[in-house]
Amino acid sequence: MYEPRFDWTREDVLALHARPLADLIYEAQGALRAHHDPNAVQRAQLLNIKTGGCAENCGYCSQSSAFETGLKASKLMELDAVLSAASAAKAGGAERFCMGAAWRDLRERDMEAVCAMISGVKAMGLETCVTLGMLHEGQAEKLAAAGLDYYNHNLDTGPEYYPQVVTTRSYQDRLDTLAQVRRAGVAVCSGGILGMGERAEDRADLLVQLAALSPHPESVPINHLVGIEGTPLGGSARLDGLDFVRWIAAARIIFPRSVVRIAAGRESMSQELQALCLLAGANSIFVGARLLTTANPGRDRDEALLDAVGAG
Ligand code: SAM
Ligand code: DTB
Ligand code: SF4
Repeated sequence: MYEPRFDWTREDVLALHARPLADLIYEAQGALRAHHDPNAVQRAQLLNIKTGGCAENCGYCSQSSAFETGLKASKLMELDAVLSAASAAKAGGAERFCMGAAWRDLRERDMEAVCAMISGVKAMGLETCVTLGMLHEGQAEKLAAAGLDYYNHNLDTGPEYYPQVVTTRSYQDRLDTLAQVRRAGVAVCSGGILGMGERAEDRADLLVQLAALSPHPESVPINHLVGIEGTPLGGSARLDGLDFVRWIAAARIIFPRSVVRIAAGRESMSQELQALCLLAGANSIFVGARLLTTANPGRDRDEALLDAVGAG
C-alpha cells in the first residue's frame, strides 16, 4: 500500500483523477501520511541567476528570445549577490535554494561560476538546487562535486502535446538530461505545467512519464501556467480550481515518497484553494515575493496560509 509504482497508464491516471473528491483526498492523505509528516510544508526559494535572452522557444516562457515579452535580459549574477540572496532566503525560513538560469544548456565557460554559487549556498546550510537547461556528458558530476543536492528539469507536459509547447528541444532530450542527473547521484526534481491548453489526457501522460522514472523524481513540482503576455500560450484558459486540486491529489498518490510542490501559479489562487492543494497532499511551496520573473504571494500571505493549516 502506498508504495511507488512505475507502470501507471493513461487510463489508470484518468480513472484516479475522476474519483469522487472525498475518496481522492482520503487516498492522497493516506499516501502522504505513509511517508511524510502530514503537517509539514517544505519552503523552497527561487533566484533567477541569469535572466532572459534564452535560445529555446518554450511557448509559456517570459525569458525566450523568440517572443516580445518586455523582459530585459541580463548577464549571469555575481557570486556575492547570489550569496546575499541565499542568506536572506535562509533568514526568511527557506530550506532549499533553487538557482535558475535562462539557458538552453549549461556551457563549460559558466561551470566554474555556477559551481562556486552551489558551494557557497551549500556552506550556508541550505539544500541546493539548480535549473540550467540541458546538461552535457560529465557536467552533472561536476555540479555534484560542488555540493548540488537537486537538479530541476521539467518534462512540462505529455509527449503528444509537447510539440505544441516547444520545438527547439525534444522530449527525449529532457529525459536524457534527467538520466545524466541520476547517474551523477544528484536528486531529481521534475514536474510540469498545467493550464497550457492541454487535454486531461496530456496531463495524465505527463504523470505517466514521470512515474516511469525509476526511482521516481524526489521532487515533483506542479506548476499552474502563469500567463505571460506576448507568449504563444499566454492566453490559455485557467484550470478550474478543484480540477487543479484533483491533479495534485493524483500526483501525491502516484508519487507517494516524493515531495509534491505547488510551484508556479499560487499568486492568483485564493488561500482556500491553496489549502485544498495542501489537503490533497502537496507538501512544498516556493516562498518569497518572486518566482523567476513573476510574482509569488510573499512572506505575509504565506505565513497566513501555513498558520491557517497548522503548518506554520
Ligand atoms: N532554462 C531552464 C529550463 O527550461 O530548464 C531553467 C529555467 S525554466 C524557467 C524552469 C521551468 O519553469 C520550466 O521548465 C517550466 O516548467 C517552468 N516555467 C517557466 N515559465 C513558466 C510559466 N510562465 N508558468 C509556469 N511555469 C513556468
Ligand atoms: C518549477 O517547476 N517551477 C519554477 C522552478 N521549477 C524553476 C519556475 C516557475 C517559473 C514561473 C514563471 C516565472 O517566474 O518566470
Ligand atoms: Fe529558456 Fe527555460 Fe524559458 Fe525554455 S523555460 S525559454 S529553456 S528559460
